[in-house]
Amino acid sequence: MQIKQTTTGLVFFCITGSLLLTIVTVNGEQYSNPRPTRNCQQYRSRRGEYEITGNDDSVYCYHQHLYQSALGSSPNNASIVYVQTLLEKALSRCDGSGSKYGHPRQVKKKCRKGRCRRKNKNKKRGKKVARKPTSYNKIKYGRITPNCAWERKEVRTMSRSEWNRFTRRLNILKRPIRNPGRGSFIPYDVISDIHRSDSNLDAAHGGPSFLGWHRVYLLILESAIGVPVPYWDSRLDYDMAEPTDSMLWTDEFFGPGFGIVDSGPFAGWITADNVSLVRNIGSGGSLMSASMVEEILRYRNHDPIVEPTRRSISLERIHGGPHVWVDGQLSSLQTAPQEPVFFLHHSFVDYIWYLFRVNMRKNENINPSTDYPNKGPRSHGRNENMIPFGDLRNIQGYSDFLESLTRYRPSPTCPSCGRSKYLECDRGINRCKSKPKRKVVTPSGASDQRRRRLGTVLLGTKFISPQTDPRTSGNVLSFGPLLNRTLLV
Ligand SMILES: *[C@@H]1O[C@H](CO)[C@@H](O)[C@H](O)[C@H]1NC(C)=O
Ligand SMILES: *[C@@H]1O[C@H](CO)[C@@H](O)[C@H](O)[C@H]1NC(C)=O
Ligand SMILES: *[C@@H]1O[C@H](CO)[C@@H](O)[C@H](O)[C@H]1NC(C)=O
Ligand SMILES: [Cu+2]
Repeated sequence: MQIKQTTTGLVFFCITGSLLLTIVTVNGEQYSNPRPTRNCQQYRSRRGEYEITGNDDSVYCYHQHLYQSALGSSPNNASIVYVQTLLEKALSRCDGSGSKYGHPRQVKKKCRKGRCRRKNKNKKRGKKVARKPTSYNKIKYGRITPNCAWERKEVRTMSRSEWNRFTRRLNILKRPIRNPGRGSFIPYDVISDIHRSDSNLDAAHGGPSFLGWHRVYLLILESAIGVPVPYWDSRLDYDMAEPTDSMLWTDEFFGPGFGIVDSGPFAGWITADNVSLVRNIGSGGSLMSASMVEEILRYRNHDPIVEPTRRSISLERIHGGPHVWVDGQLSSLQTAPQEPVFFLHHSFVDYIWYLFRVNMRKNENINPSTDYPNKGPRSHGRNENMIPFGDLRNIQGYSDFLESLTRYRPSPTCPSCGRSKYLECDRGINRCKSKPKRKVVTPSGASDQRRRRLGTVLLGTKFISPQTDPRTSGNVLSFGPLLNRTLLV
């Protein structure tokens, strides 16, 4: 753990003088992270705002502060205000500050010339800066800042340090943050709960807003961890002789694919429903195949690739395949984002949409930001609010502005396959595919045993896969209904 030197008297004054943050001790046995620094002040910018810096500890401080501010301004709906603040931060990540991913701004002590002293005086008097309700409509859509977009890439082409940073930060989001006198919260669980209530799920699925809603959702997670979400191109596994042998389901990546996730970077995760994260890969459904993606990319405009549709296969339907294929939490709507692989899968879905839009502009001369199909449930209407994201409208999910916040490094191609040691070029099909796990001596049937130990898991509404890969086992986990609980968002 890195602790910044705080030797100057002035800095010392700033820390001890702050009433904003009470020192919090967190019981973090469950997670292997070191305890966070107690000195959160070092992550405040010149303007007194908390920032995520190159130091992982800043992530913890950032969330603690955001949530406490939300509680201060809206005690009754702090979670939704907190989520909307995360979104607001994501939408302004290209606002000319020079702080862009990959070049984190150096954070220096900002307590110069009595600035902190003044700030703290205000706190003492109990002054609160009232948070104005966000108006996303004020954002100038169409304005694009070149080169500031965060780059997402295929998970197997990340460096080890990038992958480790990504997973470390997800683990920080799983750490409970105590709010003295007002309970505690787990940032990751608040975020996974966004994808849970009937009203939110209705607004996100079964219509044209599926694409924009999930694009926004990814931005919220990125805003929470301060680094891009890689994508899982499941075509690279589909092309293997046996996709369950992929390197991804080892401790180097996602951890075990069968049973409780008890090793790897997400080892021991307990979901917002207070149960272990579980998987049962290759039981049903299908990963995405190259031909499925090609089929989507052959269409000219959005209408045939979004629900509801009968004459074509939508991107939303195809995306159900990997949800079902992984099984466990990922296979049900209400629990899917409790599984971090959710975000990597959706990053890939978003990448396909991005490619689709590139084609629209280039080949068809169609403006993707206005080509919003007029169909589907009422909650998917182009001018309806994107529930629960404040006054953001569904049509804004299709905007070029939103797209400009992200760029995609193309999926690896033959012969180099992104120079990833986890991929190889299959000369027969001239496509890259995942290498199988290194052979380890495991008693035969070990994965069966791990799966059987699970018994019944609690799940909500199952995703539907339009196809079933004939290589799947059919041994889907048996499941019972989720218990009702009060949702955070
Ligand atoms: C939070 O609750 C207050 C009333 O308790 C309401 O006026 C406000 O609109 C809510 N904010 C959000 C973002 O839902
Ligand atoms: C979570 O589950 C554990 C064991 O299954 C139980 O001991 C604990 O009380 C539960 N916590 C909550 C908040 O329900
Ligand atoms: C959960 O809540 C829903 C809607 O309020 C209700 O229909 C259902 O019966 C409840 N389930 C349980 C197990 O309490
Ligand atoms: Cu979803």
